[in-house]
Amino acid sequence: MDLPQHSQATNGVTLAITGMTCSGCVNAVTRALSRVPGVTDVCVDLDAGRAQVSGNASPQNLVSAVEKAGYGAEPVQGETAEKEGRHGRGGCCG
Ligand SMILES: [Cu+2]
Repeated sequence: MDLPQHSQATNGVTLAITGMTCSGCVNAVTRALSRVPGVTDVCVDLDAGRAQVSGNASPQNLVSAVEKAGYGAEPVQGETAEKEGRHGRGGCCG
């Protein structure tokens, strides 16, 4: 996939996660992403199927970490939580 040039060193990457069905999956994905070098914070939204990753980790590393955990992941470009229309409340995003 072709990533825009700004995707490498921003302070946040959004991933579309597939395969998550419960909070156990959220934990597994969160843990996998947290282990990627450069990641400072991870927020996984089960309902939206999205993971917000803070830090300067490369999207490719994030994707492969999720895939190793048994799920699917794809970087989402140009999408913010705002655009989803609602911000998850009470989740790990606080
Ligand atoms: Cu699960």
